[in-house]
Amino acid sequence: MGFVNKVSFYKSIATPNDFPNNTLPEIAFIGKSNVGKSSCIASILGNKKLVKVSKKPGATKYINYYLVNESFYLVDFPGYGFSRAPKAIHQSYEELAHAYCKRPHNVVSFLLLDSRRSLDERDIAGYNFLNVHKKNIVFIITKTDRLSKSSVLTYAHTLTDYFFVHTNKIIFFSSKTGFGKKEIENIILKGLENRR
Ligand SMILES: Nc1nc2c(ncn2[C@@H]2O[C@H](COP(=O)(O)OP(=O)(O)OP(=O)(O)O)[C@@H](O)[C@H]2O)c(=O)[nH]1
Ligand SMILES: [Mg+2]
Repeated sequence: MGFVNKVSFYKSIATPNDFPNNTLPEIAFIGKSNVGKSSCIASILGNKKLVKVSKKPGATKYINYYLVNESFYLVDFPGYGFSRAPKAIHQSYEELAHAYCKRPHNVVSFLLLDSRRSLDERDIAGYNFLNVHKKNIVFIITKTDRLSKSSVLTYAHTLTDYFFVHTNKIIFFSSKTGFGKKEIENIILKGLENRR
């Protein structure tokens, strides 16, 4: 049996009242716009058609739930920092993110960072937000197919220096090549096991 045997789009969440009212475990993919959250989910699901990915930032407007093997959800967040509003994280996003974080069903929160872009205050705000809510944070460094190995390693050093995270909480990934996919699957499996 593969990691994903059955998958369906479950629903889009536009307001805090829309969250599913069952207790299936959830794995969230969070990060700035255009870092590759939807592509990462599509790669894990092995289904590009189901997941909305676009060339333009802001493709994901709502929080999208994908039901996997009828036993857990992959949760695709809209990118933060896309809004033209002066605040990096605008009101409705903030409201939804707060409501999401109060849900007890999240077993892993993947925080995605584009390996070609330097860390900025929105990444740090995202990390602090998840940390305050005591989420199990694992970093995914995306688009590593575009970078040399040494640049990717330098990026990882910046992360460990900045957040004091253990290297086992950092995954190098490419949705183009599938590099790092197995590691993501293993983190998900561990998260699901710990909940049982
Ligand atoms: N080279 C390369 N391009 C990637 C990779 N992952 C995503 N992309 C491209 O980056 C762009 C944005 O990808 P998305 O998956 O839509 O990003 P997102 O984080 O979901 O964006 P929002 O929904 O706007 O928040 C698309 O053009 C993807 O094809 C990767 O691993 N390598
Ligand atoms: Mg998206």
